[in-house]
Amino acid sequence: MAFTIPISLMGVPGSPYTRKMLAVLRYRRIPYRLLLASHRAPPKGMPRSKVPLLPTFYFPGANGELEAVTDSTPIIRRLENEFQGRSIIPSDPVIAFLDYLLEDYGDEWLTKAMFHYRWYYRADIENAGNILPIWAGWLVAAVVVAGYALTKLSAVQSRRRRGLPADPPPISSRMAS
Ligand SMILES: N[C@@H](CCC(=O)N[C@@H](CS)C(=O)NCC(=O)O)C(=O)O
Repeated sequence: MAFTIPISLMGVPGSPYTRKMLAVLRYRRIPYRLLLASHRAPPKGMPRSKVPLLPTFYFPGANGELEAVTDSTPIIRRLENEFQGRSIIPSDPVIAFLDYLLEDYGDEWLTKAMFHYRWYYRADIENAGNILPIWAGWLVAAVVVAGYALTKLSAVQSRRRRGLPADPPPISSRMAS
């Protein structure tokens, strides 16, 4: 089945695999349309993939209807077959093997570094905690905000019961310099 341009994919800016595939599409100059949504709340009217992950690509299926596809490595290979020029897979089989090895290493292990820098340092924790729920979709954001409000309320009540001021001192004054 012929590909329609632009290709649609669902993803969010904070998803490293979405970034990986946007980089591929941009380098290869393949027109695309990014649907900002979460795999837990995919865009209305779009099919669901067997394994819900980001990014999800919408490719033409055998029966002519759109099909939701995940997993960046085989998607890259599929795009290689469908679109000519600016290939990202080396033609030399030895270099292609090294390319595959590096890609697999990046896919499996660089996420460990990504999680470290997302969740280790306080400033990053606050940053990620504020923006990731919003990228994940409004429903998730609403649940997180409601959870945060309830936690805050119960913390305030607990401090009041102990005769402490409602707000704790700012984080900066509690961090070791
Ligand atoms: N092997 C997949 C991994 C994709 C992946 O893990 N995506 C993350 C977001 S960056 C995800 O959807 N995680 C949600 C989950 O695992 O439920 C690929 O290369 O596309």
